[in-house]
Amino acid sequence: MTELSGGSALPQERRVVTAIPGPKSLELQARRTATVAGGVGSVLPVFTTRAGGGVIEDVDGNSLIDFGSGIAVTSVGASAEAVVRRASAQLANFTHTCFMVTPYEGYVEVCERLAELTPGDHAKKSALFNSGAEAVENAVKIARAYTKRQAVVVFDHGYHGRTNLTMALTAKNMPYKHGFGPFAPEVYRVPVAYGYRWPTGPENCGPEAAAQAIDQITKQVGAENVAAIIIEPVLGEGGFIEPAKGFLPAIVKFANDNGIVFVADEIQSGFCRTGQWFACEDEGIVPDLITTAKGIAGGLPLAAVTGRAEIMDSAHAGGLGGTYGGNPVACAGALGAIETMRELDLNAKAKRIEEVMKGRLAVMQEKFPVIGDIRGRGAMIAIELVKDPETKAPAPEAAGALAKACHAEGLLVLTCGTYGNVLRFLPPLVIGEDLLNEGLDIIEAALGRL
Ligand code: PLZ
Repeated sequence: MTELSGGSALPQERRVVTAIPGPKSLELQARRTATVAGGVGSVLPVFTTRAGGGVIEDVDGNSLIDFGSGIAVTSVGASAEAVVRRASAQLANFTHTCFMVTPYEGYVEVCERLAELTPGDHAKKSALFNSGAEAVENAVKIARAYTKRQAVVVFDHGYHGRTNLTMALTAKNMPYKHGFGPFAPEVYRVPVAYGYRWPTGPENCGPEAAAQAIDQITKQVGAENVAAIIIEPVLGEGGFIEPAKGFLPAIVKFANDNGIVFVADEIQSGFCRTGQWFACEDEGIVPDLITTAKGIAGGLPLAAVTGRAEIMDSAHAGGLGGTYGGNPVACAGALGAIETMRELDLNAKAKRIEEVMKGRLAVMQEKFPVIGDIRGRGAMIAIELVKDPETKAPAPEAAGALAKACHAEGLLVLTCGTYGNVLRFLPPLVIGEDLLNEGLDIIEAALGRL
């Protein structure tokens, strides 16, 4: 069935006409292997020709249902009308001047939108960058300049990027850090409230994990040495872990009481993904700084640090920047993406996606004990797969096999998690409900064959 979605002109249908990957993709893959560095992987090597709404078309004429959004980026679709229109107009006017050389309005407008949309009604300022990792690095620079302290606290299962400092902040060795050290100093990792795996159960997890984390910070680092505490309000790469209730507010209170800058890394969870503009709104948290990227610009590379004006202004003039940060085409894309999120009420769409997905996944869990846990919010939903629901032994092989089975049927899904046993679903928020259900049918059938 055909339906138009998110301003995309692409037929919104699944179409599998060859093996996946097909012959043309295999040919391109051979060329790629000869010339692209082996360290750069691809989840599914089908080469893309067009993408939009809830689908990705490949060189062999297949049309895949997209449950990945390019890792939580194309929330408005990969060719959203307002993004294409605004970015194209900007391209024709000028591609670049460098904001540090001669500025332009689009950059300022994006910062105005960020001030409106991020939590809290205090005075806010922003600085724009190219990638999520770059935003996180700059949040650390700003927090250190403001506090005149050095230590940075992060959490088990956290992910913040692949640059040297952000590798140090990221928890998981393989594939992100292995062999790439030495890592940046003054980074300390403490427990997070992972309800499903908390020894005394999810009910006790929030306060207990917070007490442990705070105890480790005070005893091992010293609160007065800590510049920043950085956390993803829903942990992404680590396995779509929602910190158990009470954990985040306790950590925020500790940060506030001790003059520590609290940084919410909303690079994956932000911009309507969880059914709110930002996931930290769920427990009424107002971060001192917030890092954003991915969903902000409808697929164009843009990232930001937004926060309390007095903190953001603590870096000396000229201390922050970069050649391309806040590129005018990316800013135009962001303004188009934000316009689309507001016009289509994508927070409501994300909540509807959660309702459909969780409803169907709960039915699957009854039938298939391999589904240990269903979690996430909005259009950031995951299932954690286990060998046995009692022992909760992780089942990464099952996650890999399921992903492969879905790919073969024309459904793009991603895995994640410290143990590699989480199947995650991140559809574009503009996906049609028929495609969403068709994708869930494929998952259900694949679970049945597992
Ligand atoms: N912070 C919370 O999710 C990027 C990484 C994919 P960049 N996540 C996807 C991969 O394997 O590289 C991410 C994130 C959070 C920071 C980042 C880093 O954002 O734009 O990839 O640098």
